[in-house]
Amino acid sequence: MRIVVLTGGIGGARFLLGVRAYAREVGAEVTAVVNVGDDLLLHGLKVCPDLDSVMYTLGGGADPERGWGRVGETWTVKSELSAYGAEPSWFGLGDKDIATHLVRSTMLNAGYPLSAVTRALATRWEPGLAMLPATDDRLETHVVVDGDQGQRAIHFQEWWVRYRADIPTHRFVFVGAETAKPAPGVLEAIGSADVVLIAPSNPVVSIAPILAVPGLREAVTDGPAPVVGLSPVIGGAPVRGMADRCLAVLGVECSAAGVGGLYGGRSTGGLLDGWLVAPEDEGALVPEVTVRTAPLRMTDEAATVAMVRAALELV
Ligand code: GDP
Ligand code: FO1
Ligand code: CA
Repeated sequence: MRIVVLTGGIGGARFLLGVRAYAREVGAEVTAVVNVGDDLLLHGLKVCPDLDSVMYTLGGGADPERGWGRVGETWTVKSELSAYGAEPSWFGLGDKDIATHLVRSTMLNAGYPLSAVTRALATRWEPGLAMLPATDDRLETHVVVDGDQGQRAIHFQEWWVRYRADIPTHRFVFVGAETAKPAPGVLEAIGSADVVLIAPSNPVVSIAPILAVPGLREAVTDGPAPVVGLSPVIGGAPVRGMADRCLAVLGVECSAAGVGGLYGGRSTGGLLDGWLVAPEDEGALVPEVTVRTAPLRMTDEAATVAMVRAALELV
């Protein structure tokens, strides 16, 4: 059995722990197609938060409280940068994390594509599944907000970390998406999958930028595999993070039905065959989509494996 998962960072990484455990039980092969829209260049380094969240989490090196970055992190470089007054000061790179960005940036500067660099980094972390960036090309999520002289676009990280998404916001733009190509292996994995799972990730800034890569959405919607999504929204609120603010920008209700409707039914030009929602959201309807309920809180690996099973039983 071949399972493909479209995923963002923290929520997606936790979900992948369950997918990996399930896959080990049944002997399945897993490919994670990971969002790169959060990526940024900082102090000359390429930082890929979602890829790193997935890699550190599956490799046992993630900080469980923060969700991003390394456990046992130290911040010497950050305080040295701040002593220079180096900007941006609102985004902090940990010392251990910086080693990842140094290796990645050196390889990228030497001409290796991000997918090859990701593979190289993963030889240390042994995530136990194939991790593919959605694209090797530069694709960044920018956010159009109110500025002093009309509207301006800022990087997603500035919107998210500096402004905590609490600033008048007009829309998201996936810069570079038009000319981006799916990374090597992405279309092949989707084309030979037995099932495509949409992780309970942020639909607006984690899943949408993946689908914005030309050809990728079509590979999923026109491919042979059934597509099942899991709701990141339970009882009208995201389990963590700011998906509610992202959905509000799109004018989509923050509910399991709202997110399901945003993805849409596959037979009506959308993405989904099945949509798994929490028991709290029993009765959520998405036209032309099979909706079922199952506990969706990823409290531990066993609970997450049960979510994966429920998703697979749906199709
Ligand atoms: P990010 O890229 O680091 O923001 O992480 P993702 O986009 O992959 O995941 C963020 C989403 O995960 C948020 O919208 C949360 O609501 C969702 N999430 C986090 N923990 C849980 C959980 O235990 N259950 C469900 N259903 N969703 C969760
Ligand atoms: N999130 C923060 O709230 N503050 C930070 O200073 C910060 C630094 C950071 C560095 C590396 C990394 O991989 C992630 C980091 N994050 C930080 C998390 C990140 O901004 C977001 O949670 C994700 O991009 C959303 O998926
Ligand atoms: Ca993300």
